Amino acid sequence: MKDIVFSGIQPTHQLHIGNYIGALKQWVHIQKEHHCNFCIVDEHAITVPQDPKALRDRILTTAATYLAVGIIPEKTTLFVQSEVPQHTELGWLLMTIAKIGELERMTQFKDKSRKGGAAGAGVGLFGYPALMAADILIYDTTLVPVGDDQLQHVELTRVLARRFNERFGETFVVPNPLIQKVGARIMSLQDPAKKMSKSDTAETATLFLTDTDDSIRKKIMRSVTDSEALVHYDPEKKPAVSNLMTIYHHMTGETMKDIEKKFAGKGYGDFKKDLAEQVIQHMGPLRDKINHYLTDKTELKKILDAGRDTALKNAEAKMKVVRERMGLGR
Ligand code: ATP
Ligand code: LTN
Repeated sequence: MKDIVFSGIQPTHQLHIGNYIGALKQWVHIQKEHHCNFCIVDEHAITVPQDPKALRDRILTTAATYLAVGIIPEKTTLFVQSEVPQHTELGWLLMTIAKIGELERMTQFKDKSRKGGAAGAGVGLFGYPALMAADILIYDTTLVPVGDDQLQHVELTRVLARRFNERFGETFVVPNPLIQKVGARIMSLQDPAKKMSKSDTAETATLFLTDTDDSIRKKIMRSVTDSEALVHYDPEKKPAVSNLMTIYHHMTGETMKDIEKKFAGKGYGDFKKDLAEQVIQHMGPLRDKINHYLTDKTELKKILDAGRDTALKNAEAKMKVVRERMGLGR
């Protein structure tokens, strides 16, 4: 049976190789077999302050990136969250059944509100998971492919779907997360204890999909390793080297054992040099395709218009049922 898939990325910065390996690469694969909705979640992005002009630009860059990695618009519904207002409507309705204690436990909220403390954090940041649940539940989604940092949010989505169904009658499908085994969490090139992030302030920590060849080389050559000079996969004992090997595996398809054999007796310098070339070979064409879609935006806009129309139709059909079940309107 075909799954209904939903996933989204926030247009907060340029996308990085963690987003590619953890999320996008899976999406490209899944779209062949299942019905997919891939969304640019701009309303999630504004839970932390954004410059409006930069946000608009990045929405299109993110869409161009989806297409460049191989999302096929004829097979998937590709759209911008804010163009389908039923998402925020359902987000509000779900907030009325979500509990403060549940939202307080979300690690993303804890991380992002750490600086100013929970009391100073935005209410939008706090309610973020309810909007994410709405994104997912409104399309009767069965499968949600994400990186493992999002697992907790998908679990909360399941709780909210069940609670709604108990209170108001069978309405929502309870979705399953889909998280891949290797590469669900690509770590910072500078600190293997931290996930690679778009918003990392360390200059060489994140490999962006739009980085130049030189910048890719520089970042990889400067990445941290350990003092053992042994290319061996052991995420517990050798987190930095294992992270680089994970990237290598996703670029080449070679297994960890293959990679270990290839670099047996060689130092980290050789390994990093080869890794940089593999990343350039795989990511270089992607960068050119992103630029292609951005040079003439007509095609991009047409694709997003079509995606919006399909999403609007499906979302409104579901909302009619939801409003009725909850006794809203007249
Ligand atoms: P930020 O860097 O601002 O925290 P982000 O990089 O987590 O944002 P999102 O838009 O939140 O970006 O994530 C998009 C998708 O990419 C999600 O499915 C997320 O799980 C995945 N993802 C993000 N970072 C990584 C990573 N380092 N490794 C693997 N997957 C990742
Ligand atoms: N919270 C996610 C982005 C996101 C999402 C979704 C992912 C918003 N809505 C629905 C999957 C399904 C993130 O920060 N990566």
